[in-house]
Amino acid sequence: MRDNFLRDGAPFLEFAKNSYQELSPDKLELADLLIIGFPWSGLSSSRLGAFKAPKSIRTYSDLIESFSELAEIDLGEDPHASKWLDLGDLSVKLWWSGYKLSLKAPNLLKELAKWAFEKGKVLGIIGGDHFITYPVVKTFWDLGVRFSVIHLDAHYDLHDEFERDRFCYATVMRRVSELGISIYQIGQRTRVKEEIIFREETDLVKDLPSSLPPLDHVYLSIDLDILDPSIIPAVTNPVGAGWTLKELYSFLKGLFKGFRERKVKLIGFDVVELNPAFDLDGRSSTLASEVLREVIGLALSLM
Ligand SMILES: [Mn+2]
Repeated sequence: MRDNFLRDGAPFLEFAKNSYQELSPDKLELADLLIIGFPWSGLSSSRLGAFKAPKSIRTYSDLIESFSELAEIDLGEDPHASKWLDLGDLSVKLWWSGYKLSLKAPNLLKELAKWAFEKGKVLGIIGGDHFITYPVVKTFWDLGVRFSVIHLDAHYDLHDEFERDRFCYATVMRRVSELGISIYQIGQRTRVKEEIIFREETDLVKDLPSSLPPLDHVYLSIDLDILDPSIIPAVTNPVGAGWTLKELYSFLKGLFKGFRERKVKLIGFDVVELNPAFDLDGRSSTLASEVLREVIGLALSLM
């Protein structure tokens, strides 16, 4: 299976002790969470580079400890280390415009989503620009899985079209809502008129209320630009007056506590929009790796 979809030489998260390199059916069966990189950037942005994020996050994961501070578990030590796997990257072809994403192993996402849902496990994606949420979420939806999306972002991503592209990072949540999926948004602090109008016209896109709404299954999408650019400058579209890392961590801790108490099932998550082309000192990749570690820890703590 490996040769069909892994890019040659894709590294693994340093604290993933059970990387795909050593994968056996037993390990797959034992895992509660699979991580996969989705190295995609659409070309509607002039700041190309998010496709390099999975590799950069994995490289800089070498600088951080494997202990998740929020979940209080060590992701690099058993029993937790055996509970998750980093499979490496999807093999992605870039096309000029439109939703012309091409995967070397097109059925792989479907197989992974099916595996995750049927076995009650979690699929974690490292983006890529934010567009990658669409093919992932659509794959789950097409399998008949019904869920809501919780969307952390400085942007609403509700443009109908951006730079003549209907399928890109700026339109992604509009396309997701058109599938019939409810979206709960938090962290937004920049907008255009068409997004305001769209939000007024649809029942499917709302602010995330301070008390968790009744939810069954959830997909969590984290755009790193929810954080202030002084903390994580290397994102494709930085927006000022953002969250601190402490605010993000405190939010995530509360959110997952709510999931646990209300028995909400997390089907998958993504961490997107790191742009290593602008990461001059490695700071942003290091922090992205930390955020990913915490989400992995929290996801495992639900199992
Ligand atoms: Mn954003």
